[in-house]
Amino acid sequence: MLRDIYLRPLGLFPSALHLTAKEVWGGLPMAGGWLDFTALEIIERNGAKVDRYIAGLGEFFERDWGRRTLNASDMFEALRTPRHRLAGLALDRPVLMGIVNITPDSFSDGGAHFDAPAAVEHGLRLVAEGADILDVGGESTRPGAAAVSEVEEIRRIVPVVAGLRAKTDVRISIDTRKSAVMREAVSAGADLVNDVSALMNDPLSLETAADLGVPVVLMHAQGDPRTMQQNPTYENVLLDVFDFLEARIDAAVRAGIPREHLLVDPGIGFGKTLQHNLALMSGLSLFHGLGVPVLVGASRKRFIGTLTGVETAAERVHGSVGAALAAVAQGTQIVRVHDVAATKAALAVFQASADAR
Ligand code: HH2
Repeated sequence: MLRDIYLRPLGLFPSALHLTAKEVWGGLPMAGGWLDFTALEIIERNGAKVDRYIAGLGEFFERDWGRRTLNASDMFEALRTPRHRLAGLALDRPVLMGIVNITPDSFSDGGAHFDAPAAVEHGLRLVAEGADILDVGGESTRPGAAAVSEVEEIRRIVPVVAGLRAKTDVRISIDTRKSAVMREAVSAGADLVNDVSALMNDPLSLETAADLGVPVVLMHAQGDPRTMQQNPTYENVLLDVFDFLEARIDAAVRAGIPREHLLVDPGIGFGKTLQHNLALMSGLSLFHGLGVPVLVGASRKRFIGTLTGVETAAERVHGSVGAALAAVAQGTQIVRVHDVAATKAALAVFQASADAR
């Protein structure tokens, strides 16, 4: 049954308030992270019709909201519950995922590190710059990209995952839509799976991921990379993406993947117009109601080029850093970025400024 009530945490403040205030009224830590929420947007959906109410937490508790509070009590609990560690990484601070593409045609860095030694060297440079996770991918999923065979994808990624595993303890994730690639990557040393099709592209992916026993990123996409930008349509992009991710969490749990192993990602740029991307970016805190960590990959994407007038993807660093900060300001636990050093520096200042007392 589809959800008719959603809760989006609002009024987000650095949790350091707890440490300075004698008593805190009306704020609760969000997902055990660095922000407290002090208000809620109560979103009521009836088909295409959406009503919104905003209530401070006091108002939310004191007033009789009837079925609204009842129907959303699972989301409220999900907002409050601290997140599990991810492959040993604590998620009470923003985590940086650096991108290692071994593809000739990625939109932002295609061909730059296409051979294995160059890709390993690039990954190690990102670690030196402060990446907590390296996301290794052998197939471009940019709009219009051609599919890559399983054999070719394995040939590209295995030496890079193995090469990185031999040289660093950093977490390695494998960005793939194919179960055979997941398997080979994990046996070469990968710690998590990042699937832009939310384990739907390959019929064996759900059981493979369950069998491998590693954490999995479930990302929303509308359509296939080849055609996804042609005419993306949603009734309400934020709520439709939420419903999709909720259904994929259920499917993954039914297939035997523990909830503690799941992460969600709204899939910026995957079957989305500029307005869709911005609606997702501005509504990101909603996804904490799914009860699992949230990952956002906005780095160097087209919507940043559109907003900043920067045509060349590799030059979209300033706009990309802005997007990463916007995501972290809504409690996003993991940001997937090309420009690790720049994002790390911006986050250091952003967090220190929020935490100081
Ligand atoms: N974006 C891309 C690839 N994988 N994975 C997640 N979880 N989230 C994302 O937003 C995401 C992703 C596309 O970016 P990139 O890897 O830079 O380009 P390409 O697909 O052309 O290799």
